[in-house]
Amino acid sequence: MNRRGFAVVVAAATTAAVMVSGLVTGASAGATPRQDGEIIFYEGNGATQNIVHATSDEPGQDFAPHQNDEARSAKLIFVRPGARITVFDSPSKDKRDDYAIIYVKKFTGTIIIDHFEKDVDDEYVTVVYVRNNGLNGKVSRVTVT
Ligand SMILES: [Ca+2]
Ligand SMILES: [Ca+2]
Repeated sequence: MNRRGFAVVVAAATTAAVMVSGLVTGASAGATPRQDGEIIFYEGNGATQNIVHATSDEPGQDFAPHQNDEARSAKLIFVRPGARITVFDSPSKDKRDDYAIIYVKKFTGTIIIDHFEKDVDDEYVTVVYVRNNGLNGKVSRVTVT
């Protein structure tokens, strides 16, 4: 969270510079340039129903969602290319249970991950699901690297 706070200060001080370096900052033409991306987990498929957890795309995160065993989908907003988001059924990230890796390939406004049990590979994102017995609505741990 320090990075976000710092970034906001920087944005206020150097809006012009921020707008130029859009690749790094995620700045759009809007009045409030984004400093980093957002990752939002939802209770329903296709980013519907309640928000289970919301975080930045800052690397080095390893957390239990605010609500255990609820997340079924995610929305990625201006998430940096190279970001790797892994969602685990196991609270201890045991890969014998289900997990899915979401890898952002290209910068864009919004990516919806419909659910976590479907492999995806398009221009913007790759999702690899490693099945055991089900992951949707069972996410207990998330890492962002
Ligand atoms: Ca679980
Ligand atoms: Ca499972």
